[in-house]
Amino acid sequence: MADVLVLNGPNLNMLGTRQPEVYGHETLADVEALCASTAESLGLGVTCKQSNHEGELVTLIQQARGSAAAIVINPGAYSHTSVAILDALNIFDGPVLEVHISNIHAREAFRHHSFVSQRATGVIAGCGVQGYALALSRIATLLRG
Ligand code: CA2
Repeated sequence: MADVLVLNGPNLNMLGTRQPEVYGHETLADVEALCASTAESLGLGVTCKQSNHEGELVTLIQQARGSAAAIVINPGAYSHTSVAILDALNIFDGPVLEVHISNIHAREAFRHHSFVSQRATGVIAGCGVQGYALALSRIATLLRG
């Protein structure tokens, strides 16, 4: 069974505690449960990780080369700043789906550009936490060939 790494970046451990008008009411635990149930229904395995640290995210992406067939990543604010995360994703061979809970294009100008999008196979923004399920569905399609 193909395994998918679902990686959440900085501050996403705070989901459900503040700014529900932007990020909804679901917690990170809810997101991870959604990913687990969606992956199971698609015949995929899933491993969920979250880190507030850029270097740790880079290490997790590097380690995924040996264990994951695809990556779903919400890089949080590092989307807009991190060449290091882009470089790590560039040495990963499988599909990369970038997810943003909010519609970054309808927000401040500094959120409109994502370094990760240059590498992403697809980008989902503004679909709330359902974006993670949509990303897994797309990965199942891509892995089926
Ligand atoms: O819309 C997204 O998913 C973002 O990746 C979320 C990031 C933001 O910097 C990106 O521009 C767009 C921020 C995540 C912070 O999440 C919080 C959730 C609840 C309370 C505080 C922060």
